[in-house]
Amino acid sequence: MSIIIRGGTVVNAGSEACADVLIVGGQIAAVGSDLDAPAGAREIDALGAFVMPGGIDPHTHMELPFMGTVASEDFFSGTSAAAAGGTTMCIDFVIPAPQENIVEAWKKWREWSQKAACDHSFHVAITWWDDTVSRDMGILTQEYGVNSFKHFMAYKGAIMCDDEVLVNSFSRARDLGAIASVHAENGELVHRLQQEIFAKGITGPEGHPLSRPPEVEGEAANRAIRIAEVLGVPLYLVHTSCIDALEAVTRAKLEGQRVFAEVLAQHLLIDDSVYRNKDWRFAAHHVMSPPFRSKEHQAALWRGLQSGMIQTTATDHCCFCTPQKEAGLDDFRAIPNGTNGIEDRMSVIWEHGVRTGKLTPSEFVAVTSTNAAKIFNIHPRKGVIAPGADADVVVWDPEASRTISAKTHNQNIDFSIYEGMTVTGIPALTISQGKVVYEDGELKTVRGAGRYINRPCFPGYWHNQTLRNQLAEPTAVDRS
Ligand code: URQ
Ligand code: ZN
Ligand code: ZN
Repeated sequence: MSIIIRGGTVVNAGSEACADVLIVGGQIAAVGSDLDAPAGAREIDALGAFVMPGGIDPHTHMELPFMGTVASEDFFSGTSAAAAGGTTMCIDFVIPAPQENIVEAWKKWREWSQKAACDHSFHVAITWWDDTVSRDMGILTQEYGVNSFKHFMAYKGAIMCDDEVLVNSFSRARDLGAIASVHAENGELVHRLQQEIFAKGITGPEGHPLSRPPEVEGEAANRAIRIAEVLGVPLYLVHTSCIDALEAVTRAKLEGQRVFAEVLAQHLLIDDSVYRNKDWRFAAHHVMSPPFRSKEHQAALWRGLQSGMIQTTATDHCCFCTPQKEAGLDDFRAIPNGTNGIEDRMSVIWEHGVRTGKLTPSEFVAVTSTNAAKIFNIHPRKGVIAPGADADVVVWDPEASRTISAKTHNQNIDFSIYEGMTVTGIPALTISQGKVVYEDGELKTVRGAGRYINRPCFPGYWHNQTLRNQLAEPTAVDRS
């Protein structure tokens, strides 16, 4: 099937131009003026609209088994909701239990993701260490298209990594030409603060942010950055939520270290007053880690995005319905951590970023799609409107509005952290692999149509030493 998109403004990370886009099969065939289209091609009038690369959400957790339950959004409903919001690819996480074989875990997650409606890939979490993990990291990079390994520095007693695992895994990732990523919170401090706060009789969701102050994230972010610097491995910080972590990233980047940072759309827009809401359900639905922060952190995160110190936006889409959240009715430590967001990311960033002048449309494309494609080594297959790229395209209507609500969203959760927010700038039409998957408010996704996208490891130069420790090859002293 061919599609010709006429009259739109094509927006890429570095350009905006009025042009037609011709899609043949699953790929973009041509971009230019007054393009000829094959007989029978569907013609889409994009006059007044932006034609952009489909969004890439580099951080999701569909149907994640976590904290005694399973996230309510599965790979089909989640990738469908993504398409409704203009996102055509997500990078999810294989999270092996400690002692679980990491290749077997990848196969388990791939079984689950067979139902996906749109393209997806997996980061693989390293939650324990022995020689088999090292061996299997090699198998995953060489045979399963994995080039990124995640490390949870929080969640003590579950999936938390200590420094020994970090050092072993970061070194192995470097030697494989892969990238390391971290959830940066000091899990020992969180655990101690949780006990102390609970012992004071604070059992509600207001205890959650008290047990995870910005300093706890700043320490872990800096520790991970320093370990990566000494070992010479590129580092990606997921959900950078506060000034303390952003400062650690900024220092490292200004010294030439290859560090990338991600911000969640919700951390840019929602502050920690949500935890003091009288409605337990409302407050509990905002329990996620790192927690929502006080307002000055949001302003700093926007500056981080505008300055390029933060490169990507994500959602950490990890849904738990109210009955699931109620596991922590009497103990905030038992509230499953996670929120929705995959359907709303692009619109809320357009509304609060582009329409306020913080970001240009090109910068919007960079932080919602292109940068993630480049960092995870799938550009220019993904993240660009150019001949040869996958035909993942969103026709974006900058004048159309919608009011976000759990009553009308496509996400499989009975709550929305953006409930009642009106956004102007929404997808008129989303195309995945050259097929229309969302149009004028109607989902047209097909269960199982999504592909697993292999992500090759990086060329050697990506793993250079940083400027500071670019030492000549150390040699032994000749004491003969
Ligand atoms: O920590 C994560 O990224 C997962 C477990 C989702 N939950 C969350 O609170 N961020
Ligand atoms: Zn996390
Ligand atoms: Zn996550």
